[in-house]
Amino acid sequence: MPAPPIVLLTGAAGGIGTLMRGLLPAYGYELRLFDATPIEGVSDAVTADLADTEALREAVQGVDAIVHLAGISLEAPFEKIVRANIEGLHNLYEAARAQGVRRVVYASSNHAVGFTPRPREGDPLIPVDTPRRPDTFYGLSKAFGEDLAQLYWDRHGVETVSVRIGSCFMEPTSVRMLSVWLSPGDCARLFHAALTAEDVGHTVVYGSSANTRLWWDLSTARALGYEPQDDSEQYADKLVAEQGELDPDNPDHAHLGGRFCTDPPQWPY
Ligand code: NAI
Ligand code: 15L
Repeated sequence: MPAPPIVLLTGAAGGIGTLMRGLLPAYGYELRLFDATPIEGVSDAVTADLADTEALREAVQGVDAIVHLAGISLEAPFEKIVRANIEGLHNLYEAARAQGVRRVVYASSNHAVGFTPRPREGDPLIPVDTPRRPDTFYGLSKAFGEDLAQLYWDRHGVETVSVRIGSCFMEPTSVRMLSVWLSPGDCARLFHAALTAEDVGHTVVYGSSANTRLWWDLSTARALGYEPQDDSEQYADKLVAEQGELDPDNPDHAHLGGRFCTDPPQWPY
């Protein structure tokens, strides 16, 4: 029997990392865990910062692919974003290139295109090639990440699937999230598709479930073999009763990025 593919999971201590630690092994992967924050109860994880190029070089040695989730996941001062999400990402790709890792699944974000007006009833879904309109320094770093991934494919043959994740949490907690929710189960399905599809070069996809109120086009994700199984609509009655429908006059509801366009949540550290 062939050995299971080894996948380096960065950001393994975080929200999505914790969910994926639970779900990805069922697809046959052996996970190697990496995060600046120690993971409670896990002794063999690599606890290191993305600034530590030596730790990264060791961490990528012998892996078949990388799922890269580590980084600042909210808005922060530019200098902090540069260090974690720009320099840190470059360090990761350099390690991957030097060690011959062929495939990265990169956690991009809807905030790379966050200032795109949200579609109203009857409007077409937002395509992946819509112009980038970052809503924060955070979103800008994700736009940079997609371009870095393209460069490492064109110049070095490192393949990437950049996943513009909507909102990946156990349940949607806002009416906006009814449109952008990615269930944990669908996130694992999408990452598995991104890890196994052939000849992806650099492919950009949106990461959402098959939501009734979806705002963007999942066709590039489906082309990788992703078949979402969940729909946020089961939470709609409760959320709409609590919060009302999206208000066309509320600036928080005007763009894909929601509140990141008006009053972005801040990275607490
Ligand atoms: P999170 O904030 O819960 O986890 C991020 C992890 O990265 C943390 O455990 C943190 O310790 C680690 N980290 C941060 N800076 C680091 C550094 N310099 N070196 C090493 N580790 C570092 O974020 P979450 O929600 O799990 O998101 C994971 C990834 O997916 C992030 O890149 C985020 O930008 C992206 N994303 C998440 C979305 C979501 O709905 N949760 C939506 C869109 C994108
Ligand atoms: C993101 O990129 C954030 O990392 C996550 O915490 C959520 O805020 C998500 O976007 C969202 O748009 O809901």
